[in-house]
Amino acid sequence: MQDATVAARASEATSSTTQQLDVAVVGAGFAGLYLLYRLRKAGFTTLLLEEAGDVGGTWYWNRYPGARCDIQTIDYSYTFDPDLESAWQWSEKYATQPEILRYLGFVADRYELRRDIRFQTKVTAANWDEATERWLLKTDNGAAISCRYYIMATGCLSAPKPPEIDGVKDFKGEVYFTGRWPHEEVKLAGKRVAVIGTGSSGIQSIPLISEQAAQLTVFQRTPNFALPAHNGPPPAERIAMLQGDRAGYREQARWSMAGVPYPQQTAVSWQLSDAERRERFEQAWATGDLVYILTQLWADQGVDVEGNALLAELIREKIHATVKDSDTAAALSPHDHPFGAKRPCLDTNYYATYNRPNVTLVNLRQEPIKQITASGIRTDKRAFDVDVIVFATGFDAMTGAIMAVHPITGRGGKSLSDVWANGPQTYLGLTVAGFPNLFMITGPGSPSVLSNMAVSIEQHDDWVVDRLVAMREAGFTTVEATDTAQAGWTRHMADCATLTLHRLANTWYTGANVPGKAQGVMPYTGGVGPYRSICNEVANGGMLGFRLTGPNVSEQCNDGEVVRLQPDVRLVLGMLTEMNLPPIESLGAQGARDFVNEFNKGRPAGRPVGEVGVGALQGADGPLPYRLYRPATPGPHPIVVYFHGGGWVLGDEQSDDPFCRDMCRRTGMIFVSVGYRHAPEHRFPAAAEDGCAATRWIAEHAADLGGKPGPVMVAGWSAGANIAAVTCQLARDRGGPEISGQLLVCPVTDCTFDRPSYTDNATGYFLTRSLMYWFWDIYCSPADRTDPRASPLRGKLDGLPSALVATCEFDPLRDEGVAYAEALAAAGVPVEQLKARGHFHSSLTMVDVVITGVSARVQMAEALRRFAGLPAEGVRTGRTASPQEINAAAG
Ligand code: N01
Repeated sequence: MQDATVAARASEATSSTTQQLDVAVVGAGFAGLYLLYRLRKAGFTTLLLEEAGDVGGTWYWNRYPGARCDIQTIDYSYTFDPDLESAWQWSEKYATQPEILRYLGFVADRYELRRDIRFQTKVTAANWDEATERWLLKTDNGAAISCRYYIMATGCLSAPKPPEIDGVKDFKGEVYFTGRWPHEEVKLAGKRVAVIGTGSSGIQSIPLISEQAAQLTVFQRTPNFALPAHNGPPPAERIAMLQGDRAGYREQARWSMAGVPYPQQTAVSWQLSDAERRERFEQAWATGDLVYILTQLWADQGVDVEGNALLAELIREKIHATVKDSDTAAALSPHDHPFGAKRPCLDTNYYATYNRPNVTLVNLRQEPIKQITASGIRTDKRAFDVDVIVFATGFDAMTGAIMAVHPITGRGGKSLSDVWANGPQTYLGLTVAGFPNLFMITGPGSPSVLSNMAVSIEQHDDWVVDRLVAMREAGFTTVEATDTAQAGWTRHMADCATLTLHRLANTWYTGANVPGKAQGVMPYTGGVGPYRSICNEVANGGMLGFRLTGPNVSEQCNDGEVVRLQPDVRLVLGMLTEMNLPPIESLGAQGARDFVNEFNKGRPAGRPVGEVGVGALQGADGPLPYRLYRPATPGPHPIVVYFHGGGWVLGDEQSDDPFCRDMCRRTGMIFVSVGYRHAPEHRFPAAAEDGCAATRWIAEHAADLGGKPGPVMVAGWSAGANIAAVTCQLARDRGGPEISGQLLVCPVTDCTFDRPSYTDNATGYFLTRSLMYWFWDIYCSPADRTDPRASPLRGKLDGLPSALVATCEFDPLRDEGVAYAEALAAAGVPVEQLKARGHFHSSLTMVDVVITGVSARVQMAEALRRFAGLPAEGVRTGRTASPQEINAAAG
């Protein structure tokens, strides 16, 4: 059935005055305007509905003094039309609200967008009509609308939050909300003004209000981090970069993490000295660029509490250096959230404003507001008489504008408010299962507010319009996310949220600013570039996770989850694919060793431990090198004998250095990494016998090594875990040494390749099936492989030490690890299984690269402490050293 026919039927079914459209869009801000432009160009009849009297969206409403963008204007612009880019010149690095509004008006004029916008129109209801498969919209102005597709371009911060303070109605003076500032001039000169709220809106407006008001009292609940904008003309060097290669510059932004073309920082905080960190910080402070300071100082600043704390402290120093009164400076200094976890602000003279004699800061943490009275504001300590109250108290962010504006009813009469009662659930932040043909631009679950909105908006709009065009060409008329896809996205969102520090602050990102709102990190924290590639994957994968229907075509549903890997694993594997490396097994043993050595040079340096020493121990057939990691805490410490990975062919006692450091720090134990002999020079059973001999030697020399005499533990990864498992069996059978526990990370336990994980994960996850064939061939003749010293799963398992067996979902070795754990349990050995979802063979040892592996390492450390008879509380769960330790190590 043609769309027009369906439309005609719908028209009959509804009022004759109902306006028939292909697409209705709500919101004439950045997102809605570009959508209209694209939809119209693609031949869809489109109407844009806008509550305001003109275009602008958030920039129409937020007219408070000082309102400006805080992404540099050259980046905060449309990029879809190079002619538009040259036709408009920004006057400042950060444009004022009037200039941005003029820009959006200029865009509307240039593409004649206003003729398809119905202004001063609020949608009052939106219902999915199953019979016609169209959305029926009621509005408070003009005809009702029947449309095939309904797109909410309503913005993330457009529903102001109620003040939640008693007595607002009693106040006899003037009341203003930053998010609904009047169009006419607000005269504050000579008045006593109160500002409640110190988010971006408060921080931008306070300095300007203080210049007009006779007296300004700022009521602050939570201090926020603010950085100087150093506004002025757009910086010449960035303009030159843009003009030098406009397409390249824009493309880099599109694939970056935050939507601004800055590279990924690789140096970690503990690699930099105090002086180096300070130098980087001072440069960032002088640059006046939010994205720069949020991303360019050191790689761990946004993902690690302690790396972040170093930066937060430097900012607090700046606050104290600027604000003369030390109590006020202390009150303005944030301590309750990591820098960046709450949206930091760019300011002009914010902190210096508190040096003015007419400005007072009231710390609501010490004296909460009790109520607003006829004459002003009363805290539980004092009363403040004022003439004007400015509420800079923020928004019901991300979901507010979508949910609260009007009821949205989807399939089966379900309302979006009910479906989202426990928090928003979306697929890609763009669609919701049960709500066919409904799209949200920058919805919860998209990078939106954690990115340069201009870049994210263009990506969302393009993706949606491109999909509608493709559907039209294929004859589909409905599109709806599946429950599986949505549940997968929710899980992926949660995985991403463990990567950053946003979950550690009570903010509008998490819904914590609105009493009673469901809590959880709402924006997508995985980055703009990764998000774009995921959206592309969905489209290229036959609209993965969507059900498509049409009157004359068969239903299409390529169901599934678009991301099953942990987000950082996905990035690592993506980078490895891009490197287009030759198969390791094609390099020969020496070539493979050289490659691994070279590869390891590129990884982040391991974190500081108390001491790293080297030495030689007695192996099965001569001396072997070892590397010892000692905790910074006073000894003697329990000892863990560690065997590195590398298929019995590659690696050495240094090759798992970051993992050994990390586990040493987390457990508070000595790790001795053994340089056992490798094949092909020394084939089976050299490595196994070295494992046993080394463990004996270490146990016998425990006191000399500074360790606790008595039982030791063994641990290993991959082939190293094979050696650790074998060592336990040999030690049991040969009368020692005594071993109190075994940590087996992705162990090789059996010589067969027929378990499903060998097929499921044969390629694509770095350790391939053919690489494992190669390792086995080099290490062990087929006749020897069933020897329990090669395949410990075939050995006798009773009487072995307690074990933790960690396996990764996307690892060929997964099932033999699980089989070993199950066999140990069946033999009566106390065993804990750790099944790492979304991880690959190297995940758990790639410390500081695969950050989502941290909870697994915490669990492993807890197990080792249990094996050693120590309390679990000693496990370090943080991802870094304390700043003091870092400073000590760096200095
Ligand atoms: O809102 P906010 P905003 N009693 O939620 C306080 C964007 N934006 O409008 O933190 C007392 O950040 C609240 O305290 P607390 C930007 O993304 C961009 O300032 O909840 N205080 C907080 O201090 C920004 O993040 C620009 O303890 C109360 C403040 O009010 C987002 O919009 C400019 C309170 C609210 O801060 C929102 O910023 C402006 C109460 N009952 C905005 N309720 C640019 O520069 C709330 N507060 C581009």
